[in-house]
Amino acid sequence: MVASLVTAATAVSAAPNRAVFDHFEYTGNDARFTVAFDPAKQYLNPIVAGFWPDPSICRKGDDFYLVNSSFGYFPGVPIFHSRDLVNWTPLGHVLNRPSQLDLTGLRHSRGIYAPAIEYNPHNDTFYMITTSTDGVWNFLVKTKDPHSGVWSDPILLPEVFDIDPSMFFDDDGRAWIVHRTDPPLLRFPNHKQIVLREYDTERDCTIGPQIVLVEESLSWLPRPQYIEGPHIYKINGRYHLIAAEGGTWEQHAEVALTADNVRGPYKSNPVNPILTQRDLPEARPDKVTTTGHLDFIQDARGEWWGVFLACRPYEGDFYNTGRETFLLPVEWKDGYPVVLEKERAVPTVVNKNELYPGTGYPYLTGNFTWRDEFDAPRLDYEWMFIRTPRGEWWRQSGGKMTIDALPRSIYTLDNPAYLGRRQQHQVFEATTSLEFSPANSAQLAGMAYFQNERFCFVFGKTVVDGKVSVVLDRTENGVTKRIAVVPLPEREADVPLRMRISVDKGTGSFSFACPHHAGGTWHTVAEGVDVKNLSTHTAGGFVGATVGMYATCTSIPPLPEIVER
Ligand code: 6LW
Repeated sequence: MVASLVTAATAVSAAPNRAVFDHFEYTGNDARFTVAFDPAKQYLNPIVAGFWPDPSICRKGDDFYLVNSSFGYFPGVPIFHSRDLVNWTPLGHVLNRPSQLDLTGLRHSRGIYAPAIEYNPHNDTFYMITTSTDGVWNFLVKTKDPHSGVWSDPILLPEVFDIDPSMFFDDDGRAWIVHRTDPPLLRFPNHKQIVLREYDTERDCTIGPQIVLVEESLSWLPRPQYIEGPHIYKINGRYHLIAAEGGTWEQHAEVALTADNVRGPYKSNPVNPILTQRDLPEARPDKVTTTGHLDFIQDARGEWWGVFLACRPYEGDFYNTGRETFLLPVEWKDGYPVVLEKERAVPTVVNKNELYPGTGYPYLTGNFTWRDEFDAPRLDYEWMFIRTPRGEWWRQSGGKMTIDALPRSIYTLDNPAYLGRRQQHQVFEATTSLEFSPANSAQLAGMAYFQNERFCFVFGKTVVDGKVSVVLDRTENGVTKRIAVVPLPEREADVPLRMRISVDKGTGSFSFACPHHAGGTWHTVAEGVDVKNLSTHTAGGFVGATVGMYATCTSIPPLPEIVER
């Protein structure tokens, strides 16, 4: 038995077997996006739907730039451009070279945590500062032109400890880094503090002492858990410090403080929190939760806006789409900022003047169908690798995507042969068509619906008991169960197989079609499947789910047991 398992588990042919995908299509169809609105003067929240957490924004002239965290996915730190804060165009990724981002061996929700982008008018340079957790930790990269796609290699910041750094360029030309850190003495669970350190833009290093800006003295919660995500602004001669607190879950909120000096002392504003949904009734339409991690931006007309992360649960606290990017106007009351008065819900439709309808990338919010025919000269922007890619195991040419069935498993901390795109809707359908002739039960190719290496689905074509079959494996908390096996008729073994994953909030159905099976109609191998294993509530972590193409020639962990559904 052991010998056969070993043989089966690690059967690797001399040249890798290859899966050839003809196209990949994703259609999202959320009810909240069917609401009527006027794109000439209104926009939908989230402005960037799906796993786009920890937004940060800056402006140079009329140009806005937005970045998000990316954790264990490569390339890292997606960056967008806009002229109206609503219609965004992807510029690619800030960290797009392995020399900038080595994610090898990292757990999926480690790697790139919150980034912050800032424009320094004193040297006409853009800075992106972030943390590669369990990697090189805090670092920054810079560029004169975010449209170039070329940012520097990382400038390491060893003195900056913990996470959520951002930069502030004061009128006097001095540069500062503000970030979260651990206090010298933990007085309660999740006790954090916000600290400041000066940065020398000439020598590209931190200088001077660490200055504590915010300690336990915040008064709006018995204990300000996880004060983090700080940003500093100078507005009408006063320094404003905002920060998230409560943790990036249902208690999440944003708080604001002000001071006469960048070094403090900072005093809590009279109205805090300036943004939260934690006090709202559970049952509400178009529910939005977990609002926080805010960044302010002033537009060219002097109006203030805030981008922040939030979530759209389909039930309770369950969401598979991760933390998304939202936009709301900032109101000023007696000189203090407020984003949403207490107990006001985040709206789906928001009024905004001066919109440039139709000039943005059409796949960031609302309902849409996105399709990749693999006929472009470069890999589509949407595709992401799990960890930094090792080797050339994918080739896009002539309208086909060819993926090598590698001896790497999606269930490990390797760089599996998986290309995934974000799930951006509670209700979506993803389809593809592939040609793959598995030689044994270790070789498998098809689709994966992925939260992380311990919570995912693999839906593919392999060999079971000597027959080419379609299988569905569900993994929850590292335990993989094969919930469907459908042998294919002999003559279907080497013809194109169409595959479809349909998800409706917490349940999914998995189907295939091949020319001579059931007249080429869709054959459902499993429906009503619980997909809450891909929710953040179940899986934990900080990422949203992705769906994509996968191929392997190893069946680590041990062959899944077949269980009655
Ligand atoms: C992010 C921090 C946070 O760095 O979670 O809870 C971390 N809030 O601000 C990962 O998104």
